[in-house]
Amino acid sequence: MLDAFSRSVVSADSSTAAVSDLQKLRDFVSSGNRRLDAVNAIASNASCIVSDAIAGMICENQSLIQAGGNCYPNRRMAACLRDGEIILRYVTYALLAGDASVLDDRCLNGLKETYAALGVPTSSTVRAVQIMKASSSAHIQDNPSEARAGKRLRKMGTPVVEDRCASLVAEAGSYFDRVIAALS
Ligand SMILES: CCC1=C(C)/C(=C/C2=NC(=C\c3[nH]c(/C=C4\NC(=O)[C@H](C)[C@H]4CC)c(C)c3CCC(=O)O)/C(CCC(=O)O)=C2C)NC1=O
Repeated sequence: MLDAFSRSVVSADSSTAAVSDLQKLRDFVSSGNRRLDAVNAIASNASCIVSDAIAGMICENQSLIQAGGNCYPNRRMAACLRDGEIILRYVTYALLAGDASVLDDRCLNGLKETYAALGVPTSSTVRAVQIMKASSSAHIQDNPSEARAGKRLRKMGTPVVEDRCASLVAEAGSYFDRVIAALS
């Protein structure tokens, strides 16, 4: 598993060069508190993000919870919710490290094959991941939709910067896209 620092050492070493991309690491450090807030915004709302995404996926395709569907019976429903939590957890690890390797190596490696063997529909999983991506972005921006959240609306109250952490939203989005690409 690599992070932003070990990644730059490994890539320098692979060309027998001195570490050179120090400006990138300097930016990584100076925006570190924003990154921690972004990770916290996802982690503290994880159960809501996951249950909302799986519920949305099922609303759009109710055959999943009927006989023969892959979220039926409850044992499979529980496995699906658990998988949603696992995926979201590894996305937060990658966002914290500033590097996708932990997500690739420990979560995505072989997942498509496992799902194929178990008959888990990857298109539905992709839909759930898309919803988790959308709500995680809203939480990082601390701008969850009042229309969607209703009484459960929860804001982190972090200081809002002008760009609403656009680069961290994009980076987190790229990790969700990686999950989608690995399953597609
Ligand atoms: C560390 C990384 C890691 C991952 C990612 C992981 C996934 C994983 N998901 C599994 C099952 C499963 N995963 C699902 C998931 C779903 N079914 C649906 O219809 C939805 C589309 C979807 C939820 C979004 C289901 C239903 C099962 C049980 C399948 C079965 O036993 O028939 C299994 C088989 C073993 C088990 O049931 O526990 C694994 C290994 N395990 C790991 O250790």
